[in-house]
Amino acid sequence: MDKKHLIRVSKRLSRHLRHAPGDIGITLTSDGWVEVGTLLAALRRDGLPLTRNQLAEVVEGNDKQRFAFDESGSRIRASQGHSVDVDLALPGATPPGVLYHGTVSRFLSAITHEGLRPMSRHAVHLSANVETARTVGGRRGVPVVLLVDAADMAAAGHEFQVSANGVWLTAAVPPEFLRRL
Ligand code: HQG
Repeated sequence: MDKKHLIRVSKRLSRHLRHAPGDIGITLTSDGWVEVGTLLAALRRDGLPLTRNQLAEVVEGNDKQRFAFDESGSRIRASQGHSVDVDLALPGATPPGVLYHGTVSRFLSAITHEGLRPMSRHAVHLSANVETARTVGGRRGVPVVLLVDAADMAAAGHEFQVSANGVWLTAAVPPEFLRRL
């Protein structure tokens, strides 16, 4: 599969596995899974015929490893980024001392007052490295990177999870744990 098509399929998977499963008539389990056969049939009906091997190619070739099969390989889900109501049931994890969040300057005054909120997603997305945060912020303009005192947050009782593709997730980051890099 060429790269362009791989990206096109990946965007469709993001849409239906994170935000709008109903658009192609599928239902996710409470922890976000759907049977591979059910997904492929729904995509085919929606004008995107795909074999199991091609789906595996998209999952493996995805730049951010956004999707994962379950252990048996019979189900697939998005590893993070949902807006639909799913509970990925990820175990709690101890974060590194600091984590990073990429944003843009127009959000800074709100963030300074109320901290980081999950907005339309389930959790605030943080990364363990500055470069990723810069890329995430850069989707919206000139990136501004915020440093999150994750160890202090954890000590204060805030919970963290890490997704299968290495994104750090937490419910919210109060302003006192944020600094501009
Ligand atoms: C901002 C992509 C005002 C926040 C990326 C961000 C990531 C606030 C935006 C993943 C705010 C939400 C997530 C507040 C936060 N007031 N603005 N209190 N708190 N914001 O897309 O972190 O390609 O939901 O700074 O690479 O940008 O989808 O979150 O700018 O990993 O796999 O509100 O999405 O991954 O935007 O990105 P998003 P995000 P995928």
